[in-house]
Amino acid sequence: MTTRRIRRGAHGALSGMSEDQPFRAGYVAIVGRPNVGKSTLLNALVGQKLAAVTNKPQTTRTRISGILTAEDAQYVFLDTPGIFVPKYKLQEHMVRAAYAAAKGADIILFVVDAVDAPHAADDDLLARLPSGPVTILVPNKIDRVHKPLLLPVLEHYAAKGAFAEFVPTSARKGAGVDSLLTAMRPHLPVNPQMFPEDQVSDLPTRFFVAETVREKVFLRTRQEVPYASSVVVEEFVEDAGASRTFIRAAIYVERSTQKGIIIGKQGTMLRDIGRDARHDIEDFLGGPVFLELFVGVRDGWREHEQMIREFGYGAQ
Ligand SMILES: Nc1nc2c(ncn2[C@@H]2O[C@H](COP(=O)(O)OP(=O)(O)OP(=O)(O)O)[C@@H](O)[C@H]2O)c(=O)[nH]1
Ligand SMILES: [Mg+2]
Repeated sequence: MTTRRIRRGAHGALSGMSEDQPFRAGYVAIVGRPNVGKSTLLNALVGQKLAAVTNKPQTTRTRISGILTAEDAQYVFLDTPGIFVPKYKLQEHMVRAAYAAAKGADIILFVVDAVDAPHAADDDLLARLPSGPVTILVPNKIDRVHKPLLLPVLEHYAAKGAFAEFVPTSARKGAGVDSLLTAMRPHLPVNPQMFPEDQVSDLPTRFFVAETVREKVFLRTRQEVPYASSVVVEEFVEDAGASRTFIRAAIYVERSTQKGIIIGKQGTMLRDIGRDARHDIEDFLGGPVFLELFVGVRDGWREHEQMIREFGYGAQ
């Protein structure tokens, strides 16, 4: 796949510390159970909508990089699928991708939902994380928690002796995000810059386009349908003459009944998904887009190794 640089969003570069500080650069894996707000946190840290966010668990299926370059540091964030006990092949790949990102990182942001923390499942997961990287506890969604209730959560995790820092956040409201960047910086290795400063991800534009469409499918459908859906961008043509981008994407599901749901009565569902997605893709690309969607069936693809790979969820 070709790599294309993605425009930097509104989030400005962070101001530098003092001039004698060496430049630091490294990988930061964002890890935790499904639905705790990892992708929301990635978007907040990078200052741009990169990763799909929905209220449904298991939204993220692959490792998603987001790069933030400040004057004195470059953070390469890796959003990961939520870690849980997998039941089918696609889920096995998702969980494997999360552990692989954690293993290769300099820093792990261990994100927990502050509303139900401390949770036994988080403790189990923490015990399985690699011990090499510096680990930072991030209780997220603090906008939903009465402050004094956070103290016992922090005490619970402090007693584990596994964390270098504790930074509560509300990724949705942006609270604690700057403190988190400040807390991470000294734990990044001294390194030269790894990516050009205007590069926001090492993933191609097509990936983000497909994820945007998939996010809209997740938001508008229920039960098995979102989980049985995958999106492939079949055509992506920048027409300089017409100054718009032509995109043709396929939504694949596992059964013809699911195809019927995605298309909807007289095509209304597909039209709504297309309209929502086009709006976000135009924001992302910074120009008008013609988006054509169609729906295909790939029988039981979530259990088929080859199809999982074709959809981009294979080896990472
Ligand atoms: N109230 C509140 N909601 C949040 C916050 N951060 C995320 N959410 C919501 O939590 C839900 C899940 O957010 P995601 O960012 O998709 O969570 P995730 O951990 O990436 O989920 P998976 O990809 O499924 O593992 C969404 O409805 C978010 O809007 C927060 O700080 N406060
Ligand atoms: Mg996610």
